[in-house]
Amino acid sequence: MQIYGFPISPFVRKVMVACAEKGLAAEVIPVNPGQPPEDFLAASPYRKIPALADSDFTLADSTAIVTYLEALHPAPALLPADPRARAMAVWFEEVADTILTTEGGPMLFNRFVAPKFLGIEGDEAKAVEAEEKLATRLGYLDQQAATGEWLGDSFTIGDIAVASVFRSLAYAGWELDAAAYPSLAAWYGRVCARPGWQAAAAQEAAVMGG
Ligand SMILES: N[C@@H](CCC(=O)N[C@@H](CS)C(=O)NCC(=O)O)C(=O)O
Repeated sequence: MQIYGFPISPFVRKVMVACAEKGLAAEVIPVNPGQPPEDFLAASPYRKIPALADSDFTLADSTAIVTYLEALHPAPALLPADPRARAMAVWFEEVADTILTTEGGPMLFNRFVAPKFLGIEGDEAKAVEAEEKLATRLGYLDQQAATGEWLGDSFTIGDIAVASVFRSLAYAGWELDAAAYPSLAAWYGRVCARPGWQAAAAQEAAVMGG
């Protein structure tokens, strides 16, 4: 299997970690969506990363890709069978994809992507605004993390997605405030200690040049 994209994207990392958790070998092909190669465009018609190629089958969108991986390799389950547990897994994935990424994104863009990849100065005021907005979203997650080992009843795609946003924001110098959100910080430590996360982190380091 091939995953197209740069792992600084939380969506790309989500797929990398899902593969690693399921023990699936996946090669990461770094793709800049601004300069898309033809085979990437065939897999991702809207030029978004990630995209997946599994032999002659291609697919874009991290949620669609994880749905495919889960159907192909149901164990270990990242989308639990229990209706409520599955719905909560999707809920936390959505919190990551639509709330945390949207609000934290300008921090990553203005402090990392713009200066490092685009060679332009980032807008620090926008980064600060994003950091402040993001902080208002963490209290709920801290409360959820205080209820057990994972955000839901078991480790799911929701844990991967939320942790993946935090890891992406680290490229912008952001760190979770462990004093303000102790349960969430402990949970993040548990996610990062998992063998699947570690394997994907090693792959990410190799792609990102250390
Ligand atoms: N819903 C999509 C979102 C993918 C997405 O927005 N990727 C961003 C990078 S984080 C991207 O490709 N941006 C490039 C662009 O919009 O041109 C998913 O889950 O994969």
